[in-house]
Order: sequence, then structure tokens, then C-alpha cells
Amino acid sequence: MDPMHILLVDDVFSERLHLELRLKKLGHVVKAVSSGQDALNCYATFDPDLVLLDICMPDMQGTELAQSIRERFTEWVPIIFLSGHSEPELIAEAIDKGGDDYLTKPVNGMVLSAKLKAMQRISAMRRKLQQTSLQLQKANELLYQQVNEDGLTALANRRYLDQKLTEFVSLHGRNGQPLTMIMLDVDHFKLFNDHYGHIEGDNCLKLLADTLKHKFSRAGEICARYGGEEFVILLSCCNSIQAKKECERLKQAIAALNIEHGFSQTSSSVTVSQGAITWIPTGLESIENLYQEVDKLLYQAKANGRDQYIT
Ligand code: GH3
Ligand code: MG
Ligand code: MG
Ligand code: MG
Repeated sequence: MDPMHILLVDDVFSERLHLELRLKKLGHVVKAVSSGQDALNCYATFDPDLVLLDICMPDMQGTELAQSIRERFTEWVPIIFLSGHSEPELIAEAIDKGGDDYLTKPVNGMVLSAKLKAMQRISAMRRKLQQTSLQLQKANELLYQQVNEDGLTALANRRYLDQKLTEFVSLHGRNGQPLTMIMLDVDHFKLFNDHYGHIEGDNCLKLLADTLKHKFSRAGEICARYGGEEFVILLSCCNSIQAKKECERLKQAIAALNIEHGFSQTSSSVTVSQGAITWIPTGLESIENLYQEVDKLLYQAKANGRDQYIT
């Protein structure tokens, strides 16, 4: 089995040294300290698999130190007490205060090595559990990402947008602040695909998504791929004057990308049309109605000639 990191705490130099040498002989990595405070100071960096803890010490009793370790460090590590006393009440009290086992001094060699083996088994299991829990955590994060993220653009997807819009509506319903929703749609994108191909079309959507991500990355700002070549931006605490400014900035930022679109009937580069609604939510709005409202304005922007916004 793997050697353990053993933190040995004993105030008596000769006893500490004697035990340290025996543990090292058994192949373990040992950090030997003489006080509770020293033990606490080196605990996190040494990262022990086992703590061997003398009970009678002048600065801090071993049982007190065990309690401190349990309080400060959430990860469970076995603690074995060492003591010259073998009264059942003392043993019971020590275990009650957070110890896992108890050895009477002078420590018998066979008992020590048997108990260390038992602790090694526990340590190995603990490490395995930690690994599994880490793998689970990673799998969970990946799952969360896959459930909430659009695969092509890595923007939030429709599912996440619906959830955030519901949350924002309810939050602004309580705080009385205005909420803005912008919906944008790429102009003549079918013609773009038809002439430049679907892969270039995908690249264009990614570029647009990166621009949105870059522009709206603050807390209270959400951008999502609503579907196909349509995107939605939620702006928390954004009034109608600011909303207009944001639409204009977005228009400029997309023009600055200068993505060639020789077949657009609007411009020589890729443009978007935008609809934006700003309102102070009651908290009772249906999100489907909100999408319909903003879509109506977007439709007007299209009908008016595209490459523009209606707020
Ligand atoms: P309008 O200005 O009226 O919006 O015209 P449009 O051509 O952009 O609108 P239309 O709805 O006719 O076409 C949308 C196009 O978007 C058609 C579809 O193939 C394309 N599209 C949707 N999703 C994707 C995608 O993920 N990748 C690519 N390359 N194209 C997509
Ligand atoms: Mg002592
Ligand atoms: Mg569309
Ligand atoms: Mg379009």
C-alpha cells in the first residue's frame, strides 16, 4: 500500500523522535511537531493522511487539537490518540472529541503496525472516493454546460435564456428596475449561406456570437442564441435611452467586423436587424408574450429595410 503522510504531535522530544523513526522505518512520510499550534500551522501544507496525537501537552490538549482540526478542516482525516493512560472513561472521552482510535504508550510495535495498516486501507478508500467525487463534479459541470450552452457559438442556449428571462422578470418585478430585451436577426443570411456555403455561415454566426459575448459580459447581461441566426440579449436595469444606445453600439460593432456579404440586398457586409423592448416588469409577464412583442419590433425593422433597430 502507498506510504502515508503522518502528522505526529507529541511534546516530549525523546518519545516523538522514537516514534518518528519507527514510522519512517515503516516507509511513511512523517512530520513531527511538538505542539498543537505547530500542528495547526503545518496541517494544510503537509496534508496528512493520518494524525497521531499525544493527549497530554502543555499548550493545547490533544483532544482540543482534535476538535480544532475537525472544525477547521472539512476533509476528514483519521486521528489516533496517544496516551500513557488507559482508563476506559479517558479513551471514551477522547474518541468522543473527534478521535478515531487510541493507542496506549509505550506503543506496542505489532499493534502500531496493524493499526497503521487499517488506516492505510481507509486512506486508500478516501483517495478513491475523492477521485470519484472529482470526476462526478467534472461530469456535472460538463452536463450543465451541455444543457445550457449552444454547441456552435458557446453562447447560452434557448433553455438557459428562458430560465434567465423568468428570473430577471421576477427580480425586476421586485426591485422596480427597467429590463431591456433585444432580439436580433442576421439580414439575408439565407443568401449568405447559399453563396458562401454553410461552413462560412457557421463561422459568421460564431463571429457575431463572439462580438455579443465580448460586448455584453457584465453581471446582469445575458446573451443567448435564440435559434438559427437569431440572438437575444437581456440587459438588467437598462432604460429605454440606454437600450437605444446599446442597439446603436451593436450595429456599429457588427459593421466594424466587416464580414463580406456580396449578395445582401442591404449592404456589402453582414448586417443585423434589431427589435428592443424596455419595460418595468410586474413579475407576472409570460415569457412567450415577451418574445412575441420583441419579435414584432424586429419584424418592423426588417420591413423598414433591415440594418436598423426599432425600440
Ligand atoms: P432576413 O433578412 O429576412 O432575416 O432573411 P434571412 O435569409 O436571414 O432569413 P431566413 O429565415 O429566410 O433564413 C435564415 C437562414 O439562416 C436559413 C438557415 O439555413 C440559416 N441558418 C440557421 N441556422 C444556421 C446555422 O446554424 N448555420 C448556418 N450556416 N446557417 C443557419
Ligand atoms: Mg505529552
Ligand atoms: Mg431568422
Ligand atoms: Mg435573418
